[in-house]
Amino acid sequence: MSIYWGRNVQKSVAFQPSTHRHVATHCPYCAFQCGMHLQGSREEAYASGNAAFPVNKGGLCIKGWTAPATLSHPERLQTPLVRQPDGSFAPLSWDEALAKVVHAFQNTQQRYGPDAVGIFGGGSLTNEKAYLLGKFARVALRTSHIDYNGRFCMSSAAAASIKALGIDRGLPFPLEDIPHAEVIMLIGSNLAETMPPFMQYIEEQRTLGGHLIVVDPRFSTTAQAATLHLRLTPASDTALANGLLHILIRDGLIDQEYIRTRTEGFERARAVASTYWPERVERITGVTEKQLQQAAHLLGSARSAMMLTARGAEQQSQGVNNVLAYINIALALGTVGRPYSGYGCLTGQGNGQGGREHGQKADQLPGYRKIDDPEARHHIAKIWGIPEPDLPGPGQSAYEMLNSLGEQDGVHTLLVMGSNIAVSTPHSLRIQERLKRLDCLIVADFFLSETARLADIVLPVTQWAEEEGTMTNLEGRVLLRRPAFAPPAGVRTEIEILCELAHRLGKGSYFPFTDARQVFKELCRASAGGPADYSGITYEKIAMHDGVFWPCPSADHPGTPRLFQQGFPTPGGRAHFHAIQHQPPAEEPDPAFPLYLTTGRVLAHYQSGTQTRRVPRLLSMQPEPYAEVHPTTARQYKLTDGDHIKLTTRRGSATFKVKITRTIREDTLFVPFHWAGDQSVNRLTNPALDPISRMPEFKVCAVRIEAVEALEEDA
Ligand SMILES: Nc1nc2c(c(=O)[nH]1)N[C@H]1C(S)=C(S)[C@@H](COP(=O)(O)OP(=O)(O)OC[C@H]3O[C@@H](n4cnc5c(=O)[nH]c(N)nc54)[C@H](O)[C@@H]3O)O[C@H]1N2
Ligand SMILES: Nc1nc2c(c(=O)[nH]1)N[C@H]1C(S)=C(S)[C@@H](COP(=O)(O)OP(=O)(O)OC[C@H]3O[C@@H](n4cnc5c(=O)[nH]c(N)nc54)[C@H](O)[C@@H]3O)O[C@H]1N2
Ligand code: SF4
Ligand SMILES: [Mo]
Repeated sequence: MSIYWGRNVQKSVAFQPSTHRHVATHCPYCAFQCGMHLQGSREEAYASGNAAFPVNKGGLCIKGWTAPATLSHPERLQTPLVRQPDGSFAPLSWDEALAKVVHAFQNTQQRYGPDAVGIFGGGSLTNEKAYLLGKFARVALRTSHIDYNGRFCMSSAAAASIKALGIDRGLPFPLEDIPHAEVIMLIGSNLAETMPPFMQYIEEQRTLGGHLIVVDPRFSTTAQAATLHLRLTPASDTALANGLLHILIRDGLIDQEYIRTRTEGFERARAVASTYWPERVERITGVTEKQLQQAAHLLGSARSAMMLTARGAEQQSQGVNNVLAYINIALALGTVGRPYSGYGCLTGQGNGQGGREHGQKADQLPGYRKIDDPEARHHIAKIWGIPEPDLPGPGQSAYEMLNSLGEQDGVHTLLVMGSNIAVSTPHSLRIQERLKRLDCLIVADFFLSETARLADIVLPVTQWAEEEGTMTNLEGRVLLRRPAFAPPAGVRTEIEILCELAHRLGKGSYFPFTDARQVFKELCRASAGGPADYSGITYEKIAMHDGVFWPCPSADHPGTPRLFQQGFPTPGGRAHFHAIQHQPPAEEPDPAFPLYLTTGRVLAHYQSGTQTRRVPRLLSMQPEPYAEVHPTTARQYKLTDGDHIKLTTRRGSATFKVKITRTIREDTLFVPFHWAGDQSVNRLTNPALDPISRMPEFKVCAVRIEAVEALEEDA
């Protein structure tokens, strides 16, 4: 068992059980959605892995074990807050707080029109909340401006999957298939730290004789478990993928029969790949011809091969192209829809998958329908009981909406539910300025996040262990979140909040819900016939079967663990190759900013850190962010381990502790993004967007080491 995860390691938890009663629910954090038992009281809760749950099989990582510490945290918000003229917050009653929110919505809309009100949601919200938020935007506020943090997460892989395969469900196969893949290629994923219990599947695959190829500029914890590590130059994924396809074609390792019968567009992709001869690819990617050949031959000679991408390849201004280029390989090898094979995206947030299916995205309606599709509009308008023309059209994508806050034709009042945008957006100093220009910022959270600190009104909400609802994990398996404890007095669920706001806006009849189950029933009806069809799912069915895989179109349908076995949900039933040329990132190192900067995650912290920086055990594991620096680069800048350095890009500066390590390339620095203020790497990141997915380029920009502050105390 790895040091990063374990099964019911009781020594690792902060609290001991005070009763034997337990509730089976799921971890609040990542998309692995480990099954978890909660015991004790809210004040002394104790979490352990649920050994009977087939996904994590009892395993949890340190974030899961310690998650209960957030429930009774002293900084937990327990009353609505309003900003005073002197800038401080004052508590106020729910009645007053909701009246102020409604006043702000109405005032702004009267002045600037319906689209001047915006909503920013998140992939940590349950399906029910995400669905209700989308409906609230379109029906109660009639604004087109709703988007969410999933845009910053897997939107490039989602767009690529839809283009190439006709549908986006993170993994189109269950996790139980993974150990049986002869070769797995993990692209821009550091699973060992970002979903540690996933490693048990990889360990089993390795035990069965399988190979693991990791594509990452860093020799990450995950790369250290690989058979072969391709340490590419940041942002050279398309060149690498084309180079691999080149060798596969050259050496006769592709599946001609599959290409002929199940795909289209191969000839154009082949023509492009033919120009990516190995020497050229070595020049662009830094991966040697020998390693390219090794990787291509491992993939090409396996009976089953999986290619899995995560944020490394996706969070780039070429993110969609990168994924399409990797999918080309999966198709050329004839893997997609075959046993223990195919392409998948490793979704990140707890409900990153479900959160992208039910309408909190600017261009989307429930059931993964498109908002500009007349048939979809007609169906949803009917379910919602509104005239179709009253349904707004597509709004702006996340970064674009945030970047135009306060502008004449931008959003003037914003409701944020489930995201800490002040920390997690690229070019965050600019977005913080934009947030300050708003007429009114309303934030629903259970802690005073950095975004909530900028708010005019803060609404305190329930947490994971206090609420019911469904979450859809990275496999497309719909799960049940169960309440274990009563919430503190003074907090409300988002369902109560949204329904009450709708009522006060005169739209109460469209929001007759008193609990999540009622919302889920409408969500299921709304999703019927759409790509993500939940209509045959019930809470009881989920409980009975350890989750149900969508699509599940009828009560007697068992759900669909594996997609693409018969065909592809594209108009012609075939998968599509795409001819993709390598293009450089939006910003490359130059004499003024000579190094690449890449960003990502560490084991102990989650996202913007609102939750995990408040868990003492996690904070002591990783109290502050660091910049990984290669020893050669460190010598050049006369850096010693533990120094503090100021890093500067064209957008700003921030200060980090130096961590000298050979796992990073000489030309690259890596910094995790879980901290705020002067320790926030998003002060530095580049908001260049992918033209299709509108994903920002979190994974690469140009940086310089500005100053060494060896004696400075922690910021
Ligand atoms: N501990 C922890 N776990 C988490 C989260 C968390 O915050 N903390 N968040 C969850 C969420 S929302 C997500 S989205 C997932 C993310 O999970 P991952 O995608 O695994 O995490 P990251 O660390 O963002 O990025 C993965 C790797 O991409 C590499 N990379 C950087 N640039 C490139 C490049 O140009 N090409 C390639 N191929 N790779 C590159 C980085 O070196 C890094 O090791 O994790 C989930 N799990
Ligand atoms: N530099 C850099 N930046 C990145 C990334 C990167 O790799 N590098 N990754 C991006 C990715 S993949 C993601 S997913 C984003 C994530 O970044 P954020 O969107 O900021 O995600 P979280 O930190 O999870 O923020 C969730 C907030 O909502 C609160 N919250 C949690 N659950 C609920 C709930 O049920 N209801 C309500 N109302 N609030 C809740 C939490 O307390 C927290 O304050 O960051 C992106 N930013
Ligand atoms: S953070 Fe993810 S891997 Fe860790 S316990 Fe929670 S769900 Fe499991
Ligand atoms: Mo994410």
